[in-house]
Amino acid sequence: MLAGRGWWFVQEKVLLGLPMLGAAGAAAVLLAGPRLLAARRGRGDGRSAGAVVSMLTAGYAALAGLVVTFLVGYPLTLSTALITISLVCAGALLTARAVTAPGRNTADEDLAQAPKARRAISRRRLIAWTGGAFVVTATGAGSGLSFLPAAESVTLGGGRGRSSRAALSVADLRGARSPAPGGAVRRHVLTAKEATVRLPSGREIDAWTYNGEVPGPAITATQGDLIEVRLRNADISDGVTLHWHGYDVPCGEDGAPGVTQMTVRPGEDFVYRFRADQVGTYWYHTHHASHLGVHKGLYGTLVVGPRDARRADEHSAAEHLDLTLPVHTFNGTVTIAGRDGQTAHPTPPGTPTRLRLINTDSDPHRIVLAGTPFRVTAVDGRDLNQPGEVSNVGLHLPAGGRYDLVFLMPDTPVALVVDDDRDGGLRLRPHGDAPGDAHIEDTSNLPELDLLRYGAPAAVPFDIRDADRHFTMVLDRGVALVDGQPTYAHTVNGRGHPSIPDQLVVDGDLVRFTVVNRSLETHPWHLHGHPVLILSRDGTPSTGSPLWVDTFDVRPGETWEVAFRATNPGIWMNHCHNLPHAHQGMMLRLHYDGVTTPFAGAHGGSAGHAH
Ligand SMILES: [Cu+2]
Repeated sequence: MLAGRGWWFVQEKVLLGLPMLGAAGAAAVLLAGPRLLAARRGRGDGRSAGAVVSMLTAGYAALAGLVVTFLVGYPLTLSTALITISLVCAGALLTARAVTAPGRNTADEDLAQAPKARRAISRRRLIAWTGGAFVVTATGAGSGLSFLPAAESVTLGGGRGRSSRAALSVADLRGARSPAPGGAVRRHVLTAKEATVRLPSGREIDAWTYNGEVPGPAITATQGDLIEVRLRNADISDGVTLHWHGYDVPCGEDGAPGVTQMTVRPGEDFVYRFRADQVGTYWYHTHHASHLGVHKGLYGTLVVGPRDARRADEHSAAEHLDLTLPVHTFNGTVTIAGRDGQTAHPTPPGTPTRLRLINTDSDPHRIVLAGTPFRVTAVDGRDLNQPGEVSNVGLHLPAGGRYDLVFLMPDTPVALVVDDDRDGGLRLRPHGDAPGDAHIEDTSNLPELDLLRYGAPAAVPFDIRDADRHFTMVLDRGVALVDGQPTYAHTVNGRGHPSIPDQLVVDGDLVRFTVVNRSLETHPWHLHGHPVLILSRDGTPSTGSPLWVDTFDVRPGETWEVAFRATNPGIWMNHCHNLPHAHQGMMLRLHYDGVTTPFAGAHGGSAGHAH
């Protein structure tokens, strides 16, 4: 069944696990079987050493196959095979030694004088010495191989290799310093500091904040404005940066420590500048030790409105309700826009309403909007083509992802329910503070809206058959080096960060990714600096609106195909946005040919601490 879904799912089982089980079975039947039968018929010689060794060896081999499946996984390497086989041999030799040790078997001693028995003993010694030598050699060779660095520090995805083109430093890939004509400068100072934040319920949380707030200050702009943010670090000892999630800023503004800048240490600062060219719903967060920092509160929202008058009318907040709703979990408590419990919002009937949902957690959230039909007009900030009206559906919002939900406020209450918790979430009330919202049915059985079949198809700017490079990323768990330490890691193609080869691209390349999830956890895949177009999931093409996203959830057993045009030179993080997974190895880099970084190394915060 698994093989039917692809070689990725079964490789080590077919090549090593099954032969090991086969060896176990064969040994038991051929060697131990006759002896057992003889013993049952009363014709056994009373010496069962051979049977015992065979049976136990069969057991070791079977166990080894299973252990490899769970601890190592894909891809099977010569190193893994050598170590596994030699461990099984060592087990067999030690067992043989234990059951035939002098004194344990008086028959051996009695027969020791006979020439036949002496020959048998010397043959046994020969086997022991040969086997021992094999075990030592194979274990040494296997271990040595596993500690070799990757043969290639880059993968080419079928494209050409590194050229000798003049080096371009990410330090020089900075944003515009002035707005577009007619645009304004949006200046902010964000000071990262520890603070105790009081939630509406009265609960206090020890947070890491921008400006003492959770979420940090909302950054808004109109298309063409210049966003200028000075990040200061007051007292976050781990260090901080700002990453503009989903916003395709020039690489030097991307906030990846050790790659695009140094980590901002306490007392230091860094100024980010970029044009607000993309309209839509985005967010920002620290990218240094982000598995801790984002979780503790170092995040905020970024919303850019359109300049064009017609679109401005659709999006404008005036006379409309436009709510930006980051969903974040603190110590098991779900907050929406920094508020826990249930929040009510008076909304006159007929109000055009836009809810901008942002998942700032590391796990997906299930979103239900009850009480009105609505449209999902944008995913990850990018508008969908002809999104139809839906109701009574659940929305699966990946970690890092955003959905814009749009509807006309009816004259009955509307409820936004997160993770099917009907006691929390947001209530929009048509008649002010009218108590007693309409009863909300259980939402947990509502079917999930499949965005790959939502909206209408439209032209896309490339034909995937022209792809210049094709990279496959097989996501799994296994023992691998992460920052030089052997770890039970979250791996990409069997390796952990920073041992995963960079993916090399050339400016202008059309790039295709195949992402395969062999693990038991969901991996929200996130490429910096480029939105990707979803091509297919499990071989079924996307048939709805073109879906451009910056994070897509690859659930266990799924295979996703996505593509993008490489038109934003730099060195870009390419990682799982379940941030603890990224920290445990699931992170690599997309590297444009000819681009270098001066920030690699200890002062930038080792790449391993980048997340
Ligand atoms: Cu993950």
